[in-house]
Amino acid sequence: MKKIITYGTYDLFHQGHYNLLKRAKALGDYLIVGVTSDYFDKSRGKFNVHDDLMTRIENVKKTGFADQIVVEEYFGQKIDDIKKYGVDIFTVGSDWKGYFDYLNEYCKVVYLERTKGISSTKIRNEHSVRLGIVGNEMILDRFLNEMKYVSGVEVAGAYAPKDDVDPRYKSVQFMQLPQYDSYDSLLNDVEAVYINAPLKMRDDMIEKALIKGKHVLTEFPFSIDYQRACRLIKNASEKGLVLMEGLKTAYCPAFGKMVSLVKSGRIGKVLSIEANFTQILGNDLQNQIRIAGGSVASLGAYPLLVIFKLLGYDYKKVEFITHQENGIDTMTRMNFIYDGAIATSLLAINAKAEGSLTISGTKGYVYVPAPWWKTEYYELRYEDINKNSKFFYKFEGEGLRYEVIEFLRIIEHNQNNSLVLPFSDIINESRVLDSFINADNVKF
Ligand code: C2G
Repeated sequence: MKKIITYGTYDLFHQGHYNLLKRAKALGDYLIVGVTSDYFDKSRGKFNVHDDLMTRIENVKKTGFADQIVVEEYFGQKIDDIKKYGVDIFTVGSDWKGYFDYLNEYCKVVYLERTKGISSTKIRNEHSVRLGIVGNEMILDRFLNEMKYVSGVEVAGAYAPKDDVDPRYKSVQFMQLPQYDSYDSLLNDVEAVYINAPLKMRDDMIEKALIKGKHVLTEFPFSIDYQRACRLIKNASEKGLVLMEGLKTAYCPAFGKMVSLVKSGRIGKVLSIEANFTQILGNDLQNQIRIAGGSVASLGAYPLLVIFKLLGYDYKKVEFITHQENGIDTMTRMNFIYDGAIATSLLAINAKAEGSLTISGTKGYVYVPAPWWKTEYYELRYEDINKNSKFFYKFEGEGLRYEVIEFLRIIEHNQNNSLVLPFSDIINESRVLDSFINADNVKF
């Protein structure tokens, strides 16, 4: 009996997949199909796979060509599978020509002709969300670069307010997009906007977009006006529109897994969180102050994310000890006191300190090395070092692709509130920022 094996994601199952499986089966007597796991796809750079694993397996099954289906979970599994199942021929589409020649050492490798004119990416792009870019600030080039890894979205054009600009940071990519001369005209032409304009304009911009029935992805911080933030979220909820804060850490895979690990009790009850984020911005300092403000408004959202996820919103007190330069907080220590727990964070835009995250519990602690906000690697540490474990999940590029994928996912599922960074987290973030901006905080 001649055994054949082939692999794929089989997302949005189409004629190209069908033809490939049919030809693969015709090469022998028994066809094994490897369907990629969600995690394996992410680790090989395929982020916005639409169908879940069970759906993709079902679709392969329905063709009737597969005699056996296995799940592909790691690099190198192909060699293991070929040996394990006694495979005679490995086959895949001609788009991979040459790539799998190394398997010739284990079995025959056959590249089958790929079906032209159809692909999962093409299908995803047929239902693209038209996105408008609002603002032309430092983050934009990174955002547009990351968008190249996401399908199902089309950048329709851009608009930037002209009354508040820093000529040093004008993005070439921005200028290459179709330009709109007013925010209204852009809004009329898109389904969703990504707002990166300075913080002081964002509340108005979000409100306008929601009034016009557009989904919104906004840079962080969401708002430093607590009452306004509550109203905006209420507006979005009532209209069923997506309103999401683009705080990249929240959407990256390792951060979510680390939070779930702690919540599952592996370090016992959480008693303390230490989460620093400091930068020396140098020549970018004044521009950052113009875009977002001082240390708390610029960076506070990061530690607040982890503090709220693990200790909740019911803190007894929050205090700030802040160092000011020319009326701007350039360094701030933020302390939270909860019933039975504490959290502290050093934030700076003109000073540098260790940027790690430590979550301490009654059984052990989690250590995330700097830069913890690009979570990729973390350790679970105990008194008995034999129990320690290390975890690694790749953080791709600048990490902004994760938030765009989540934004598109919740638009598609008519689920205006992302459970990854829910409205309650955003509202409470805004409450803390508002209290810092408006309170007569401790200075030194
Ligand atoms: N395919 C095809 N014609 C198309 C599209 C895809 O013949 N128009 C083939 C691919 O070459 C592949 C199979 O269908 O052999 C599955 O394609 P994908 O789901 O895109 O999977 P892929 O990313 O190519 O993964 O370990 C996974 C393998 O490396 C293949």
